[in-house]
This record gives sequence, structure tokens and C-alpha cells, in this order.
Amino acid sequence: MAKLRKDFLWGGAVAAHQLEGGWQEGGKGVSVADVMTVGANGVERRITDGVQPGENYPNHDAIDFYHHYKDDVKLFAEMGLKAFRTSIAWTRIYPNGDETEPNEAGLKFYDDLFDELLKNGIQPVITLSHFEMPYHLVTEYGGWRSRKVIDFFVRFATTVFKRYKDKVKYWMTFNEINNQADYNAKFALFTNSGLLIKPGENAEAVMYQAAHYETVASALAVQIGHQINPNFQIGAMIAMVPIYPASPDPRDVFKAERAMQSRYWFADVQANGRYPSWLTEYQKAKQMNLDITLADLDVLKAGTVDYIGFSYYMSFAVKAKKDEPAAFDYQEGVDKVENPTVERSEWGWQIDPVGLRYAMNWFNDRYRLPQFIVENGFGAVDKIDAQHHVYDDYRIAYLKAHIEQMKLAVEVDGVDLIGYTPWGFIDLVSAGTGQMDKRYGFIYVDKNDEGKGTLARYKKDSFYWYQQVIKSNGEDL
Ligand code: BGP
Repeated sequence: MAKLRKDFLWGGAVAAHQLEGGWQEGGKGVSVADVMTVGANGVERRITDGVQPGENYPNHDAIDFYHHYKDDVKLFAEMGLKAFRTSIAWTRIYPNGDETEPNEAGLKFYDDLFDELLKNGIQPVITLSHFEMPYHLVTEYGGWRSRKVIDFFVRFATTVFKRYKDKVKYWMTFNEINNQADYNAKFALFTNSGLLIKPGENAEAVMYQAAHYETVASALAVQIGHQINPNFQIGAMIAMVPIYPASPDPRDVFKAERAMQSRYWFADVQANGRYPSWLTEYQKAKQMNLDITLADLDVLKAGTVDYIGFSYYMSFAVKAKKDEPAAFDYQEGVDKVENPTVERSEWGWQIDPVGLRYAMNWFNDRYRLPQFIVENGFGAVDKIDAQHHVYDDYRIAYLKAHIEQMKLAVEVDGVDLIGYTPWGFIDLVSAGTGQMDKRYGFIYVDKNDEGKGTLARYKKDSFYWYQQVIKSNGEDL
């Protein structure tokens, strides 16, 4: 029976814009995350036209990791973390995105942060673009709808690969690149690709075009990264939500298959280096007239990823319509149905630990690459008592159940797993709502949805639990 690797990377995951704050420090430019307001009561976050006075932008200050990182890293070390997944804010390095020279103060910030981590025995695991890009690239170029952005991204990637070549081994290009498969969700398009859809535009075609440029940029980055340091491991980062058929009706089964294809073709391109045949046919049938050149296809082939990084929180289910078209079209926000066999979180996320093992097997059969679970976790409203105690047994239960399934995938099914970095292991701003009170952390941060609080950090019960999990290399759950 296989075991978890001896050097298994037990860690934690965050993203620059969700914890750093310091949005105008050290020459940083305005990113797409800086123009997003809070969303609440089921309403999506809003995107404003530049930074507007009087609006509440939760990412501007976040949990002020920019100024607290030294103390925070001490806590991470006490927890026993072996890896810390974060992203580099593109706007700290290239404030507008289209400059030719990088911003030294931004580069220095990450040098200092990575040194601090390494000094404490924690290796940085880096996402290049985690739901943010310079806002200037949105206003001037329309975000990833422009081919020019490939060059800007490649310049950014090259700069940081060179600068941190001896400090970082594991990289990912785009966070949850496939979230934009949900092209009806404005927020998903904006965060992933800086896309604002104009009235009358075909959002689906715009998404496919932007996603194509991103996969080309990703493949170029992989090639360049390997030239800069052949030991780099550069991965995809896929939001993995397995989609089950709602019943054994063969039409539901095929609908689920098409839904999986629609969500995961991004991984096919990044790992296999080519488009799946159904998608090429689909894009032709829908007359999308995309700018996909033969040279691009060569780039995709030559820049396949070293591993599959993925997030896992939940599963979906789908049901075919009575008059399902032959293409078995899948539209994420439209076609989902509830799965009555699983529980849900307060935010309606379907809790399904077995789905994690299913997902790992699915990836393994399809790509036969090492995997890295770079996000998993339970968002909840935590209560803190007068002694600063947080009894988050519900979070421990969620993580334990998922780690058990993860171990079965490794030990019984033979999946090669690099590590596990649960999401938001220090409380931070939620990407979906922009709120603080959807918490994932093992470390509580005193700040509420109104932006008030001392920013003091307190260890939750899950902190001590995870410390033990790491110490026992996953034996003691
Ligand atoms: C993933 C993102 C993260 C993160 C997490 C939790 O989709 O990569 O950035 O925030 O989900 O989502 P939320 O913050 O909306 O609860």
C-alpha cells in the first residue's frame, strides 16, 4: 500500500489580494480586486468603474498581512506548516501591467516574505495570477480578450521566475482558470480574465477567446520557467467540482459527461497540450470565429504542465432537459440541480468528501500526473468567546473527512500527491462575498464585515488539531 510522501507538503493556502492589504504601498497599482465591493445577502460583488470615493472595498486593507507577515509566519511555523501557498500581486511587480521595467519595491516585498518563510522551514508555493490582474489592462485592453495581454503576462512571469528561481520550486499559472466556464456569471469572468461584457456581446465566445489566450500564456510561462530553472514544477490550478448525473437515466449520464468536459477542457489543454475534439466542433458549430492560430497550437503542445493543482470544496449534479439539444449544452448556473444525498454549508456548498477521492481518480486516469490539492476548506461564521476561544469542531470534521478520502486515493488508488494546502488557514477576505465573516481559518483574525476590529490573531481549536495532523504526517486525525 502506498503511503503519503515522506516530504508531503502539509501547508495552507491564501491569495495576495485576500490577505495582504497595503493596496497602495510600495508602488502597487490598482488591481481588479481593488475595484470590487462587498457582496451580501445573495447579491454578487459589484465592480466599480475605478476606485470610487465612499465605496467599501474589502481587499484594500484585508488583514494587513503586508505589515503583519513576520508575526504571522511565526504562527505558521508554530503550526508546523511545510508549505505556504500564496500569489504574487501582479500590480506590485508591474503596477499597470504594460510597463517594461518592474517595480523594485514590489519585488523586494516578496523577497523578504519568501526569506522569512524559508528561514522558518516553510516553502512558498506560488500562483502567478490569483483572480487579479492590473485594472489598467482591463480599461486599456479589455482584459484577456486582447492577445497583447499574453506578452504582459509572460513578462511578469519571466521577471518573477528569474528573481525567485532559488526560493520557489512549485508554481501555478492561473488560479481556478476553469471557473469562467460559468460565462453567465459576471463576477467569474471579471476575476478570472478581467472581462466586462458589453451589451449585445456573446459572453460565451468572449470567454473562449480569453481562455485561449490564457492557456497560450500559461504554456509559454511553463516553457520559459523550465529554461530559467529546470527544477521548477509548474502546474495548472483547476477548480474541481465533480458533476454527477442526477439519475441513472443515460441522458443524465451523458449530460454529466458533457458538463465535466465543459468545466475541465482547460485541464485537457494544459495537461495534454491540445484541445479536445468535442470542443473544436462545438466552437465551429457556434460560429465563434476565434483567433486560434497554428502557432498557438504548437505553443500549447510544447508547454504542458508538470502537475495538476486543484481546489476541492464540493460537488454538483445535473439533469438533462426534456428537449436536450444534440450538443447536450451545459450552462453552469442554469443546469445544476440539488443532490439530495449530501449536506450543504450555510452558503449552499454541497459537502461531499467522497467526491474528493472521485476527483483524484478522475484526474489520475485522465492525465497520470502528480496532483497537488491546493485548496480545500470549510467557510463558516465562527463565534469567538470572551477568552478568545473558537470551538470550530465543524471545520475539523469537514477537513478530517476530506483528508481520509485523500489518503484512500493515495494509499488504495495510487495517486501521486505532492501536498495538501487547506484554503484560508488564516481568516481572510472571502473571494465570493468580499466579507470577513465567511471564515476558513485555523487562525482567527479580529475583523468584521464592517471592517472593524483590532486585527489581532487567535488560534482556533482547528489550529491545534492541524498541528497534530502535520506532526503525524496525517496519521493522527
Ligand atoms: C476559491 C478561490 C479562493 C477562495 C475560495 C473560497 O474559489 O480560489 O480565492 O476564496 O474559493 O471561496 P470564498 O472565499 O468565496 O468562500
